[in-house]
Amino acid sequence: MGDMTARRNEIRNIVILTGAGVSAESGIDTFRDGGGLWEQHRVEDVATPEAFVRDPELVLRFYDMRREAIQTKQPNAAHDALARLDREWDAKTGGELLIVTQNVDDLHERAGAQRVLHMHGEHLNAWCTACDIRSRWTGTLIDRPGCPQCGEKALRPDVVWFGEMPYRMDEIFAALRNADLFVSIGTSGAVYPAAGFVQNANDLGARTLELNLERSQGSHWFDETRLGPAGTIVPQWVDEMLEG
Ligand code: BV8
Repeated sequence: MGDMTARRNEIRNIVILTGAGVSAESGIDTFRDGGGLWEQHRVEDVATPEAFVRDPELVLRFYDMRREAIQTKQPNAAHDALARLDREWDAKTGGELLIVTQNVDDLHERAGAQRVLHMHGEHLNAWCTACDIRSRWTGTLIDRPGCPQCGEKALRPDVVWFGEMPYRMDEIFAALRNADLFVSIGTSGAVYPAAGFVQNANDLGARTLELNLERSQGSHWFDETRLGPAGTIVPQWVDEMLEG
């Protein structure tokens, strides 16, 4: 359980995993906190392919409501700090940086981050199950609009549901193999394969740091855990990394 600062100079390539906690202070509901999304809806009713077959209207309304909500929210200090790290890290160290997010909001991008990988998809995309094209989508899907490309009324949220394969896993594992530091921010460590990345990072020799409001299910796998709101502890960590 070494002190991260002691090894900062050896850190060049960073992989950052973010979860709902990084968007909490922007007013976007998390999943498992009190009053969170899964208290209002059962996962199996709204976030599985079976749910979409069983009750497409319920699923489409669930995602329409969240797609509309995120467009009224703003990035917070944690998103801003990560965007600054994304901008300045390779100029400072010549190293790589990748933000792998489980979140389907666009707050990392709106804060200015560019190297963002949405492993669970994006609210602001619609996926046509007829022609497979993904289109940027800010409106609703409940009224079953036609696909912009093929016209079929076959659009679904471009979100990875339970039982579906997360996106771009090859790129994520390539980045983990190359990482000197893996940082997990604002996630409960409840959902795989994302919750297992810290173990991959450990096995591959990276240092591991958790920044979270409370200890997550995977805290014991991390070299270091810092507790506090992301809007406070993420800017502090980014300052350490850039000013150190
Ligand atoms: C897969 C998109 C393999 C949807 C999400 C049986 C059948 C099938 C699969 C499984 C199965 N059993 C287990 C599995 C695997 C399953 C899984 O892990 N299930 C769990 C429940 C046990 N995983 C999957 O199905 C994945 N796919 O395994 O595919 C495969 C192999 C071959 C072929 C096909 C498939 C797909 C999982 C993706 C599901 N989609 N999201 C949507 O958004 O609606 S998951 C959803 O929950 C999120 O995206 C996120 O990934 C996940 C965890 O949520 P968090 O982001 O961590 O949020 P949470 O609320 O839980 O925690 C918030 C944290 O923030 C807390 O710790 C809190 O303390 C902290 N916090 C709060 N405020 C702050 C804060 N921290 C800092 N500052 C604050 N202010």
